[in-house]
Amino acid sequence: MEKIAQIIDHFDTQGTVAQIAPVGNGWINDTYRITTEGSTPDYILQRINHHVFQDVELLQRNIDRITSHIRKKLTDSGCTDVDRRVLRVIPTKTGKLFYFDGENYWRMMLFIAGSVTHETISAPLAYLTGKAFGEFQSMLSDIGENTLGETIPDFHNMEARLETFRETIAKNPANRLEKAQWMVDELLARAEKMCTAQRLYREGKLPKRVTHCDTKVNNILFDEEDRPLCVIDLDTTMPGFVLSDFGDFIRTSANTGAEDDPDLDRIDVDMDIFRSFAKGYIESTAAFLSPIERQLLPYGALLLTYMQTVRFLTDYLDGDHYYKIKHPEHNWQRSEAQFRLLQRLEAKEQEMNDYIASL
Ligand code: ADP
Ligand code: GN1
Ligand code: MG
Repeated sequence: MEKIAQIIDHFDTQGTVAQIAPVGNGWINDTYRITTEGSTPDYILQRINHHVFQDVELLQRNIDRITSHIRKKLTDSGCTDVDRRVLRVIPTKTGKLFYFDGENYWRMMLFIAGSVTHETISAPLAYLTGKAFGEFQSMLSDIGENTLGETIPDFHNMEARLETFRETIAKNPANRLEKAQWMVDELLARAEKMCTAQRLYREGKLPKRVTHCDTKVNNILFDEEDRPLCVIDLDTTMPGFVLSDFGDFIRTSANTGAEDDPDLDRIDVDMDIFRSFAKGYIESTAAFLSPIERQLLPYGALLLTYMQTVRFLTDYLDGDHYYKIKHPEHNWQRSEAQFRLLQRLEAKEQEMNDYIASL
């Protein structure tokens, strides 16, 4: 913690540090809450995973542009608690958007006072979350085409993910292919259908907009009465398909089991969560969502679950270099759990399509 105290010193903060505590359970960055004495604000300090986000300049410039764009909209609309409704980046004492200590990259944000996050979902919360992520996309829909860069190139590009998957299968660097072969076959059999979005984009039928690309419920801060305050975790907010955001929420929140559940029988799709999220999302995106984007939302749930299975399995076959693991077979366990979810979603695809059509 002494090291953290030294890092904090490089940022343009107010007050005296009282406490430093780790928060969250993300698999990519490390997050600390910095509490200060008395009435000065608290802060969030994050160590950026620069193996994942290799261009930290671009990453922080994106976040600055996203938050400035949203802040201006909120201010223009007469919002009175702007600093609770959008993240505020705290620059370093030399005015930079991050600090490099020679080994790690760090960034600081204002801690949003009186906020809570939820790790588990309910139908009312799913409705509000759908509205919040839809509003977030909506507020960024006019940010301008070349304003944001890709913080992770081809992040949600299924064709690119499959290319890496095939290369890893061919190399089999960790010698784990034999065990995983059955799942590899299952996934490759679905490859063509899962590249539909990329194909439609190439044909000019599906647009790219600004998408969050990590739409978990714990990436929204709520107030004490559970009203959504602010969308956080903006690292992957970049140009993409709206179905990515819809799909990733269903993948993470409508699952009745855990993302890495060792008991596959716990995994199924909670249709109440699906319906509530879809309702909120469609309400807040009505102004810009095209018929094809709307129609592809359930497909987005399948696609993002498929993509996550491919990503976990690729990391497993590669020898666990990307995701933090808790035990040697963790990525395999995650792959199995995601594949089971994919099968459950496939069984409910028609039901999901019918619901979207009914709205
Ligand atoms: P990760 O990439 O690890 O998911 P996040 O940016 O989502 O990192 O932060 C992890 C957790 O820290 C969040 O789920 C939330 O509980 C808390 N958090 C992050 N930023 C803020 C903030 N500005 N104010 C209050 N809490 C925050
Ligand atoms: C990572 O760190 P976290 O949990 O917010 C990942 C997501 C995956 C997710 C799987 C930059 O997100 O894409 O869907 O793990 N983020 C990155 O749980 O790869
Ligand atoms: Mg997060």
